[in-house]
Amino acid sequence: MALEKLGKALNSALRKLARSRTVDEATVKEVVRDIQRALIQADVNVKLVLQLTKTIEKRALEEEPPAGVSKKEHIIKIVYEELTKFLGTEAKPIEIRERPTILLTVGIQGSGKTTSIAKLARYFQKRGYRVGLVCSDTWRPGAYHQLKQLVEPFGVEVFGDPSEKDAVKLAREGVKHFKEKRVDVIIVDSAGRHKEEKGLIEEMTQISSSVKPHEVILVIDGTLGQQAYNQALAFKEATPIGSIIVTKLDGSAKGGGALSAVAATGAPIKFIGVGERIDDIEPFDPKRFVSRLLGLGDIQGLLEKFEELQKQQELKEEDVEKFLRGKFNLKDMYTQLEAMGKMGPLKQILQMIPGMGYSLPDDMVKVGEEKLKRYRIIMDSMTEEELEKPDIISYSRIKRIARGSGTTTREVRELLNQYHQMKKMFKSMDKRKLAKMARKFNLGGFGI
Ligand SMILES: Nc1nc2c(ncn2[C@@H]2O[C@H](COP(=O)(O)OP(=O)(O)OP(=O)(O)O)[C@@H](O)[C@H]2O)c(=O)[nH]1
Ligand SMILES: [Mg+2]
Repeated sequence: MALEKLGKALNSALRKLARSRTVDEATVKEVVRDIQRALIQADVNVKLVLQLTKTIEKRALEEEPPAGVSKKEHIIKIVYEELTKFLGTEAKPIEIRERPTILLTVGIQGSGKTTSIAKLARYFQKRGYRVGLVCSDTWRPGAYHQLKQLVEPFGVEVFGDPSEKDAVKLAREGVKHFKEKRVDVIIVDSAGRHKEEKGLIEEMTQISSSVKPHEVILVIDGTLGQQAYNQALAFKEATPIGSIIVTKLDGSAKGGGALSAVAATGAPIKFIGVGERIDDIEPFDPKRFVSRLLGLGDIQGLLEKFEELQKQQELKEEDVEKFLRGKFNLKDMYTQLEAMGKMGPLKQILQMIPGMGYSLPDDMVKVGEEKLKRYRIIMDSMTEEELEKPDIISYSRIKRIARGSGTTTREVRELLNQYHQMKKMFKSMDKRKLAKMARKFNLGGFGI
């Protein structure tokens, strides 16, 4: 896995948060310090770390968690969001729009170009594309054979000529060859004869002008850590069609530094290399990457919860009106009870009106999870008519419902009592105040 050490350190910071009994300023500061330490150890630039953690701290201290979300969950979400933003937010895949799409890879010596090209070839092949590889590396002895060896087991063709000394000519001929063969993707491997970005960019410009690639991919060695910044920046400035692969993120202690440094230049990271084998390449998606890095298997669940809550909180005027008029049936009540715990529209309304004088008695609206489950079971044994018009539920029906649901008549009666009580309470509310409330929430046609 990529950045294992950083992941572990971040995960343990969040675990500490999860375990703490209270979440106060000191807790937040400690989590922030742990995150700082983890990032700095992964060679993330200190200035970037301070910026990031300052934002996390500020948000964690100032933002109120939305209703139904605990402070801890909220902080975890903030950490997740800010780290994701730190790495570019969006996934930007390589698009195969034109046939053939020509990709040129560049990168300094030993950065992992040839390996990454073989991986990409396999990646595209698995997705149904025909791929041709061009070796225009006239520098490294055995470059052609290295590439050939890597992709031979998969039947990917490599164009090259070990005796040819002109890289630009090789690239041009290779592209022509595969255009004739009508492949979908052509990837050109260039020589890594340079140790620094200046020479690299000159070479890129030369080959680019002859093969006219749709995209130039800079392969950056992840073990460089934050030093990757200068390379990525020079590259980004030199070509508008550039994207980046960061390699060797498996096992590199500095990978976090490399990824964040590249992201800081604004150049899109499209893939990451996470091992020496042909399949050890992953499309880079900051969101997925960060949630895996944080090792929170349930972060997806947490994010869904936030979305769910947001939806619920959009006031459902009709529902609320039904309640305020005391016109609701068992089904409506169940939905509301279920939502109460999560701050459903009704409770939200009642709480948003200071001085309304209507706070629902807690035991009436706060029905425990277990009890809700029992209610659900009981209601599943009711007919549609009974749910909509609970008044018709006679004693013989109660007996039938209890039998059908495997509960007791006492429990069925309890549910019905709850319903009648709630209804009575709403009906007895001061109609003047209700009208005021209705106006406040634009509940049109309220008519009281
Ligand atoms: N662990 C690990 N090793 C990698 C990864 N990518 C490349 N390597 C290794 O890095 C070394 C250099 O890789 P190459 O693909 O030959 O690099 P190159 O940029 O083509 O090198 P030159 O052509 O000489 O400039 C090889 O030993 C690869 O196995 C990676 O993601 N993880
Ligand atoms: Mg190479």
